[in-house]
Amino acid sequence: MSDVADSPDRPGRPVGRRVVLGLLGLGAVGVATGSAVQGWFDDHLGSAVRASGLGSVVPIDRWRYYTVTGSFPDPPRGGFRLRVSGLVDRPLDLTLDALEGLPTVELTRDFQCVTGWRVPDVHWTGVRLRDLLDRAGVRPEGTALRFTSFDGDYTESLTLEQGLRDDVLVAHRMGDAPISREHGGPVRLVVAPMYGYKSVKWLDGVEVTERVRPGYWEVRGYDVDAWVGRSNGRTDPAT
Ligand SMILES: Nc1nc2c(c(=O)[nH]1)N[C@H]1C(S)=C(S)[C@@H](COP(=O)(O)O)O[C@H]1N2
Ligand SMILES: [Mo]
Repeated sequence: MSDVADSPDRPGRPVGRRVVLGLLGLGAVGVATGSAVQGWFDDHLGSAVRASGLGSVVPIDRWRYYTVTGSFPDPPRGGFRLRVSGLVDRPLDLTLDALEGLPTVELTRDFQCVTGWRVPDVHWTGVRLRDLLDRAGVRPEGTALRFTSFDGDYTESLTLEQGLRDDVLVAHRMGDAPISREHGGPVRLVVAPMYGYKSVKWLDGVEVTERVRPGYWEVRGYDVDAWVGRSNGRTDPAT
């Protein structure tokens, strides 16, 4: 068990009160020792704990480092590039310097994973996705966006309308530092109104497409529209 989780949670069995209380013992060990047990505990039971009101004794308000590949990728050989492609008039191929040279915006929002942990008031600096799309010139047939990561596996999607919102950033700073490698640097997507799985780490591509192509977790059962509070993150009604 470690803080590097390969799955945000598993849909399925509801967690009974006895299980929650039983595991609270383990959670308490984790609190006392700072051990990885705590990470496992609240990754798996964060939402149950929050719902049960036990959140006050089990810290669930801290970051995890997620990566579906099991490791943190190195930037691609030849250097980092962000590409904006697909149904656009002027594809972009941006170095980090070029991206950082564009007008920046700042945004402070809670960051929430669908498994129940949440980090309050995270401060991001970056470029509005809308500005990049404006520069590239979205063609009339383009109605959706597909995002890729240089980890080689992770993908995400938004409708074009969602991607044009003010609170969707291509971020290069978090807090007052460049985004760390663990948190998806040099550049990550931040979709502030949606669950964390929308916020692609190690972002390297934005493609304008004709329709939404469900992303990594979405083909594994998570909601394509991941609004915090309006979606449970999953299509399975039992969870
Ligand atoms: N490339 C990539 N991006 C990703 C993930 C991932 O595994 N790989 N996990 C997602 C999930 S489920 C969450 S909650 C957030 C976690 O961000 P963090 O690892 O910076 O805490 O990243 C999202 N973006
Ligand atoms: Mo997540």
